[in-house]
Amino acid sequence: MKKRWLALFSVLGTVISLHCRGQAPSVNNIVPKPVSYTATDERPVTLSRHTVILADDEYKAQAEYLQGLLLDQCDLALAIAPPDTKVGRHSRIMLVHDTIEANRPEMYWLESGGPVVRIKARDVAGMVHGIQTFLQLLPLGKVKEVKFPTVEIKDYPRFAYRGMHLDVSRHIFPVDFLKKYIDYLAFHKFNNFHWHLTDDQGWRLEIKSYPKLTQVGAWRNSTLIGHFKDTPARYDSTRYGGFYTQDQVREIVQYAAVRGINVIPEIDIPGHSRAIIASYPEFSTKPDSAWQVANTWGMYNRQNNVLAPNPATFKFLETVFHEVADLFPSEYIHLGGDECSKMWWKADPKTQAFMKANGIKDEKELQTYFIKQVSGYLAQKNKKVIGWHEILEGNLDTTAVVMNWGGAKQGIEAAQRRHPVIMSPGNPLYFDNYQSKDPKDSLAIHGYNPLDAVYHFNPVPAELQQLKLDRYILGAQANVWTEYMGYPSKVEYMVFPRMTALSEVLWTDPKQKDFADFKRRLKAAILPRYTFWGSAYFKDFERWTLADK
Ligand code: TNX
Repeated sequence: MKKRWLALFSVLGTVISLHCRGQAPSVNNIVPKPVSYTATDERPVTLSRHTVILADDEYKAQAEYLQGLLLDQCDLALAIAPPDTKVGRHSRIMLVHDTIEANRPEMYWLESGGPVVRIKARDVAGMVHGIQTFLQLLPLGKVKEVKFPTVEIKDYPRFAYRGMHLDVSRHIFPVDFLKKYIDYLAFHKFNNFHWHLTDDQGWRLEIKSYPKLTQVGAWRNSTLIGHFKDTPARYDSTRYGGFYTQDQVREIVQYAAVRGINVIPEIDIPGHSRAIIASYPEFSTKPDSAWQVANTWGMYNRQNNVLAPNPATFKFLETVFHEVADLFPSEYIHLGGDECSKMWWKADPKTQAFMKANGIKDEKELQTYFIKQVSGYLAQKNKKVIGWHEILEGNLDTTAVVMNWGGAKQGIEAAQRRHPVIMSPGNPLYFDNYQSKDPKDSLAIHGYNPLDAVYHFNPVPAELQQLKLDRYILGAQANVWTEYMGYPSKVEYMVFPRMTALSEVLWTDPKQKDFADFKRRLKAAILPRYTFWGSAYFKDFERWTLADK
């Protein structure tokens, strides 16, 4: 009798503990792969609701961030306390400000054993990366208790700039989704969110000095349906738009900062400016026209969308960029500069007269003139500029960072001219391109950038290595143009899992990369994450590779 009871208890006990005591995932599954790690089962740390987070002053906000994530992921509600708090026999997670062992930017150490999990970092970003790795080593789902493995992880990124871009002009997304997107970036150890805020199809940022930008410029009367090459073109005849208030911007910038992410705003000039001239026709080459915010895509050389060089325009640019500089703590502001058609300037007598009066020899130089003016306004606010590679059509001072969306060629040229470069080539880093060749795949702009193309991308072209100019490559970024992404889950479908692959390109030493092992980790650890987040993703990534013609 006694024996049978015991047996029953032990069966029940196993069932209960299997249910409540989580199994920690393997250290071999971390994405992006860390620089070095060891794990043993020797002195696992028992984490439960009694565990306390002890945070140095520098990391109070990250302690709260970790607290929220632990609650979401494991349903563990932990207390936070100052670093010297006595916690008795309870285990603790220590967030330590350390500048000696964590001896480079964004580096962290994650060590555990006995009663302590310790994350050491010299800066907020490093602490956030340590937190992400820690969470990847915890079960996804409710636990009462978990045995956290004994680990020693030392980790830091390969590149200083690791970015994801999002176009909110072609389609706008709710603040909550932007936060989710920033959470995705933080999980993947990116450190820059490039926020493409303005374009021909809508101006999305409240500017106090020029209210019509959002009263008029944030709204279009109709949007193209289907692909822009379809004939005949079809439109939905529905008013579409919206914008972010300056309060919302501050909220997002702050949200990102806690997660170690810098927000780089882009105000795209002097092309891609239809929303500006719809609001203020006096800044266009045809002030008497009734301009409308664009309702189709791809304006380059097809429709007039450029700013006219006149005193009112430059005053406008100075005021707007000063407001933007005050709103964003980022050291860099992106001023666009891409796809600026020259034909409207050629055709406009007033523009030609301005060029003559100012000794500007051609329209390429006029474009550079705009970039230089704005760089000057931003310099007054101690900001540096980033522009798309077309800003190199003229001569700029070498503090300007070139974001190269062309092939390796433009990146090499920029580095040869001693500009820092962020690689963002359409192939393979435009995530608005297709990731399959399945004719039934969801509509995308064109191209084919499957997962393996992203994973195998090397931001440093071999030629630059030979020229010993590789130090000019700051890193890379994927761009998410949203002409064909009308809602959040479409964005998720386009970025996952390619963004996960890019995170490893940017973080992990190429010698440690291995596509088969990446796919194993993706399936074991990251797809369940997407599901846990409730995020859409492209599922057929194993079927579609570069080998498919
Ligand atoms: C080119 S690349 C653009 C965007 C479009 C994108 C579509 C660049 C700086 N400009 O305006 O959305 O192609 O792929």
